[in-house]
Amino acid sequence: ESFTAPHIALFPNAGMGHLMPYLRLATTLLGRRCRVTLITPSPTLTAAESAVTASFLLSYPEVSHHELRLIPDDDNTTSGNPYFLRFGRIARSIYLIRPLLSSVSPPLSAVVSDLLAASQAGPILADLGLPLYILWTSSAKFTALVDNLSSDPSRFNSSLSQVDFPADLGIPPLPIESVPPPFFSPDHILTHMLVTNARALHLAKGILINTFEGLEHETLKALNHSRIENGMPPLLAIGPLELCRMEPPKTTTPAQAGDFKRWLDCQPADSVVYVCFGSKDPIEVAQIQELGKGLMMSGVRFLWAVKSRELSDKADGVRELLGDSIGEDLVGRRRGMVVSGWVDQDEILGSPAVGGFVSHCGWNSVAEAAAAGVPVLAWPQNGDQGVNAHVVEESGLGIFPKNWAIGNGHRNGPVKGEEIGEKIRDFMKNEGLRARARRIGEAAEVAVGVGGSSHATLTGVLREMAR
Ligand code: BUP
Repeated sequence: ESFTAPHIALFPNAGMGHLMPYLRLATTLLGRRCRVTLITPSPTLTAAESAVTASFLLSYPEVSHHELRLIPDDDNTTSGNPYFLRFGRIARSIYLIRPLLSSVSPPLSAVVSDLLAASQAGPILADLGLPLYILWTSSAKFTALVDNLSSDPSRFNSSLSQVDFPADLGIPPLPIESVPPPFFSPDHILTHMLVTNARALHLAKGILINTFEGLEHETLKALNHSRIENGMPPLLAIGPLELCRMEPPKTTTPAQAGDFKRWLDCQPADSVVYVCFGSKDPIEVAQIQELGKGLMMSGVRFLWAVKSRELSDKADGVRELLGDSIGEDLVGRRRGMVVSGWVDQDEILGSPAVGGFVSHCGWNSVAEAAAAGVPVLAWPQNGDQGVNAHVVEESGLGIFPKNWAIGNGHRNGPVKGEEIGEKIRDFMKNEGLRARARRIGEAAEVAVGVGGSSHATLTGVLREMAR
């Protein structure tokens, strides 16, 4: 590459779903010989974030690290969704980034930050003469919805049947069930934060997304065409971002981690369904129990990452939660394993034994499945996941049983074990789907290889930053 590699500061927001893509971006940038400075908000919201950051920094000592000490919460803002509260606290603390950025040496070429920091960070960076890029932590399709919301925050209400996009965009309408419920209230803290910051996006040079042509071609084409016409920064598909090579954080006991890896290594190719609903929101106990029944009834081998917050604190939490039937089958490790704590999802998806992924469709999980060419059974829970599940279905990466989604509280009671078992059995037998997912995995590899679309887009960004 015929330009000096830039020095880039990365400033992620709170939560694993925000941190992981920044660490992957850091890895990708190091691979392109950039200098990387990571600025993390402190304290972190979850223990997993500090554990993962520490592991990452140990594995990548060439990354400089600074903490942005957050200002204390004021007394009125201590109840409510902890993520939304933390996003607000980070936004109020961003002014502290100014001295930090000016003191970094060698001087920075650009800063990559979260959408929810755009309105606060934009003016500071402009003042410092530093270009701002946003790393968007969801799908391109979700940007279409956020663009739509920010043009008129009172546009959505739950009595509509679908969201229509401007005709010239050519983006198919989204069923109203996939709109996150907070979007129905312009005053909701999340809606307010998204709209304020989406309206400040003109302050950014570009919006980096962990997606690629083979996954969201139509949406990227449509959005970029209209954005460029409207003087908005382009969406820059640079994914799938590289996997980080790091020691697993010390939250899974080594014995347990070794155990399930050994088990996985012994299973036939494509025979195991991996089940994980992400790091953020717990699944209701009644639904977990039905899922347990469903996995037993499916007759399929499974690896289920149950999060500790879904278990009681007792050592035998899994058994207690799922009842004896699943317990007995698991004790012998005949057909399934349940792990709690943090698992190395990349490693699991990369295992030849894993032939399907039941996922909540957090965007990182979808991008990771696409990169690994593993088919997804989409079971979105909330937030952007419903929209991401449509991407899964439209791209051919997986299937999306719409009646399972609880998005807008449309479900009464849990999906029953029988239905889950049958669906999982069919899903794992679907060879056509497996072949399509594999092709998406191949397209991902092409996109990030030299001459591929994501590689070329990132080269353009780095050249721009180096100026
Ligand atoms: Br849980 C879990 N191991 O045990 P998403 C997650 N991950 O490596 P989010 C692990 O964390 P929202 C675990 O690979 C992905 O990179 C996973 O991000 C990794 O979902 C990340 O998938 C999780 O975007 O919720 O953050 O739980 O949908 O709100 O982003």
